[in-house]
Amino acid sequence: MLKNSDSELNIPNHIAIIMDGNGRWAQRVGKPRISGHKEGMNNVKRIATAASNLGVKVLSLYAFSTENWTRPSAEVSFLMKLPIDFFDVFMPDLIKENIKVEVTGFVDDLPNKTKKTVLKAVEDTKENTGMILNFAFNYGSRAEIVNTTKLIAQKVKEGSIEIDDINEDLINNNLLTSILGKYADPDLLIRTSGEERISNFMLWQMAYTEMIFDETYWPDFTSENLVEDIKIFNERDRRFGSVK
Ligand code: V07
Repeated sequence: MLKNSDSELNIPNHIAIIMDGNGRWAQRVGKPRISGHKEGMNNVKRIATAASNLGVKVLSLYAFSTENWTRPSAEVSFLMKLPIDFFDVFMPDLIKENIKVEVTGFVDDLPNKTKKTVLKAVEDTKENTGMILNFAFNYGSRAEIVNTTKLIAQKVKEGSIEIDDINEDLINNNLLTSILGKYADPDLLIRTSGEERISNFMLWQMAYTEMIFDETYWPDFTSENLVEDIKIFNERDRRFGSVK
């Protein structure tokens, strides 16, 4: 539950979460990896609701990376069905919470049914004015930067821009995260389950992101954990390369 005192917190505009530890959570309770993924999916709804109530503007969740295709094929098939299950169960809640769904990733490479489902969710929530729930789905930051580079090279070749027009704004505008506008860069990254890596997630966007590596496995990560991590974020001294 959220407390009254939470209203005194400085809430990060954009929180990004690497939802790790689902397999280990399942192993710990003697269940197959897949049941960890299922419990992890239910937790997406709980944490999205909590973040929305706290006043977060963008919540990005790293759900599937461009490298995850090398996992066992049964697991990949299962993961590709999760967005379908997720919206089947939770779309009414997302509408009720005024949450707008976005997807950053290579959507065209997804299985057809999965692709259709996620595009429909984006379409069905496009008028919502509350928090953006951004799924980084079939996302990889190096692949994103390669894609951006090609888009920009093409524009130079066509003559619509000059080489000297290439600057940070132009790159931002050609990244997959450009749909997040002024909130494209996360203020806070949380990775659950104690691993301390960023694993090809938003490399460009995280130049000045505060990072917290929370020991909790994702299925166990509660709104209390989220508030605790925001309190730690509040104690950090963000300087963006400058001095006070
Ligand atoms: C996945 C549950 C969360 C923990 C991480 C592993 C398993 C929700 C989605 C999802 C993705 C796109 C979308 C809507 C929902 C999801 C995958 C895995 C691949 F538009 N949970 N979840 N996708 N897990």
